[in-house]
Amino acid sequence: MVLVCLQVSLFLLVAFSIIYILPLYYLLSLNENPQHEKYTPYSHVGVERAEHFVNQWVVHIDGDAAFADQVAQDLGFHYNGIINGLNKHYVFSKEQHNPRTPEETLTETLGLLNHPHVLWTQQQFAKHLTKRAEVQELRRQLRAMSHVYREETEVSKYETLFTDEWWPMQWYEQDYRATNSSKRLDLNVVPVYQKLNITGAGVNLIIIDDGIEYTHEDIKDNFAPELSYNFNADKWDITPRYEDPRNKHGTRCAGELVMKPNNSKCGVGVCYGARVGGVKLLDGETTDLIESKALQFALDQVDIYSGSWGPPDDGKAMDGPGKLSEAAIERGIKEGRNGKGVLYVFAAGNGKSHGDNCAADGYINSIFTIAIASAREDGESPFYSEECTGVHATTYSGGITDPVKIITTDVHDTCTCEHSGTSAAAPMAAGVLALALEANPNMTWRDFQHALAWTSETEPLSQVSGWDRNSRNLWYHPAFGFGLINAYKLVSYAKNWKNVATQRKCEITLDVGPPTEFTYSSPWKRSYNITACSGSQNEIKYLEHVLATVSIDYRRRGDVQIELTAPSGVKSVLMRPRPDDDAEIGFANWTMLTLKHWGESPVGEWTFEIFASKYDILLDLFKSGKVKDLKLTLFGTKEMPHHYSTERIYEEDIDLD
Ligand SMILES: *[C@@H]1O[C@H](CO)[C@@H](O)[C@H](O)[C@H]1NC(C)=O
Ligand SMILES: *[C@@H]1O[C@H](CO)[C@@H](O)[C@H](O)[C@H]1NC(C)=O
Ligand SMILES: *[C@@H]1O[C@H](CO)[C@@H](O)[C@H](O)[C@H]1NC(C)=O
Ligand SMILES: *[C@@H]1O[C@H](CO)[C@@H](O)[C@H](O)[C@H]1NC(C)=O
Ligand SMILES: *[C@@H]1O[C@H](CO)[C@@H](O)[C@H](O)[C@H]1NC(C)=O
Ligand SMILES: *[C@@H]1O[C@H](CO)[C@@H](O)[C@H](O)[C@H]1NC(C)=O
Ligand SMILES: [Ca+2]
Ligand SMILES: [Ca+2]
Ligand SMILES: [Ca+2]
Repeated sequence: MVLVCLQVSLFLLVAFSIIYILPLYYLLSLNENPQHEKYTPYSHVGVERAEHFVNQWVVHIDGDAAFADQVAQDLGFHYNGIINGLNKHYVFSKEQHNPRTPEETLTETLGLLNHPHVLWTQQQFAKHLTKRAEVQELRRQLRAMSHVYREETEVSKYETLFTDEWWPMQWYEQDYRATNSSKRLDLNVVPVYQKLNITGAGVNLIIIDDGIEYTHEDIKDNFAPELSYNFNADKWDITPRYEDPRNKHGTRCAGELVMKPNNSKCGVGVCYGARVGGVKLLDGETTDLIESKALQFALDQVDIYSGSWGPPDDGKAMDGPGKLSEAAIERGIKEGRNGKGVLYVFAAGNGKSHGDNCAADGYINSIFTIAIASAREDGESPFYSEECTGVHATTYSGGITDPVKIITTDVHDTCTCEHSGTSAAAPMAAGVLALALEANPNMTWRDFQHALAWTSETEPLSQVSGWDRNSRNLWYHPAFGFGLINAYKLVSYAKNWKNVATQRKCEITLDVGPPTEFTYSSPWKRSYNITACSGSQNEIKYLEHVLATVSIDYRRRGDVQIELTAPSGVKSVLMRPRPDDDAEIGFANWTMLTLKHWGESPVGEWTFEIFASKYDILLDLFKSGKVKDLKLTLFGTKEMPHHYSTERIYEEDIDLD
């Protein structure tokens, strides 16, 4: 009897919580944003992981600097100056305010917004950006794989080309093929030096990271002080802060580019004729404002910025650059390299073993950045290298032949063979792009993206399943993008490159219809016939980037899968499930990139499919999935790019001399 009673009351309790408490909890947790017409919530910019808020507001004011100064005084703020490159945005700090607060100081934000001439404001917060570091776990897993790949009989034909002690260990730049073997197992960079006499001369690169040991024997001759600044301490000196042993990342990335040849020390940089500077950003407090300064530092001199960092690769974060950083990148594209656009090269991310996917990283989803993934020396995708349809191309990185990974400089004037991850892959790609840039400085930021799509190779990576060929005959894989970078091929094409026509942009807001829920058992599927702005000046016939912007409610964000099928029938999986992402806030105007349709025609039927990848009784019962907004932004040209007049050639044409 007692048992029955207990069972009944237990049942009632469970029923009660399902019927009342859960929906109530659901409603309550939906929206905590203050009601103010001008208030913009922090959305997908990492505020959930903010370390603290700082005493600094960026304020967009309808007026000049003198006027902004007056507004600041009237409202009890200090005026701290105007922001470069962003129209009428000013920096304020509050008189007598804590330098750090755990939460946003809403009273001050709303006070500013109440002013009739304030159009927008946000309090700055310390962002949690992480280096794509050689995490301990990564090392452990690499050690566990003791399998030796290369046969002892295989010899490099370039081994004696440079006298540097560590050069023979730069396996990714040697050519080990015996005459019969067909798979290229290096980046094909030496022929660029030997046959084309190109080493990156005249090209300026900036490593945005934790500083550079610029006194290092193998770096100092190519170090560019005018391309360097320490934003963490607001001074010039970018020497790594040695107290923290993690501050070797930037020095390692810089060495990959410019290690001096034939000085016996360490190895040889990919673009050893180029110059490199360092912007220190990742050794201290970083706000959107500081980051935006880093991303446009020395803009009148720089050609390429390389960043091996981003939101945490924990499989939970879904963040991108804030408003100011985004504006900085756009300025770099519009004004950099005399209007041809600087190149922003970013590491795709090291979170694959945490279930992370680079579609959740706004730095990767930007059309302006070139995302680089890694391949192992046996042509497999390493356990850390993230996948998404925003990956552009691949370079070799941490191989399986422990302990030799990527050879580069290390702090305290030493060398290392331990550099790894997509951290190592991105600077290597930046170095190869520097070679192409020396070959043809007339190319725009989009020309370089085209050239990578047109020359990267699939053959060395072909054993990995999942390659798709689009209707422009370009192969694409979300782990590798358009394939492994082939330096000689890229530079050779660059030398004869014809600029692609002006970029057009066609924005299409899709009608999602009356709200219909999706669940595990019933996916949301809609097709749209699209003319791609035909008849208008934005008409696109040859696609480049495709962006999908979605607002989706789902109580467990990591379960949602989003797919987009183009008129060609080629399908992009824009977002894959991320098991550790249990955020309840869903997607708020989150933008994802796909490069898979590059070169295709956009005209015809596009289909979205959105569904939960996992059955969850409660989520299914409460029909928590809802598609609220959907937008497609197409980029490309009306005119056919010149290089499309012949078919893309894949490497059967191996040049063995
Ligand atoms: C490096 O030294 C080798 C052998 O002495 C020589 O053939 C080569 O041209 C040198 N390369 C450079 C870039 O100085
Ligand atoms: C190359 O091919 C020839 C003929 O097929 C064969 O005799 C030779 O052993 C091969 N060499 C290597 C290194 O595989
Ligand atoms: C190679 O290029 C350098 C400058 O980048 C130039 O000084 C040198 O003469 C060139 N060598 C040859 C053989 O063309
Ligand atoms: C770059 O453009 C200039 C002027 O249009 C032209 O003279 C030069 O030949 C071009 N260089 C290359 C490598 O295309
Ligand atoms: C798109 O157009 C094709 C051809 O006219 C038609 O068969 C198809 O039903 C249309 N699709 C949608 C979603 O309207
Ligand atoms: C997404 O952005 C559009 C335009 O900026 C806006 O109209 C819409 O309300 C936003 N949706 C959500 C859910 O924030
Ligand atoms: Ca050296
Ligand atoms: Ca990531
Ligand atoms: Ca990108």
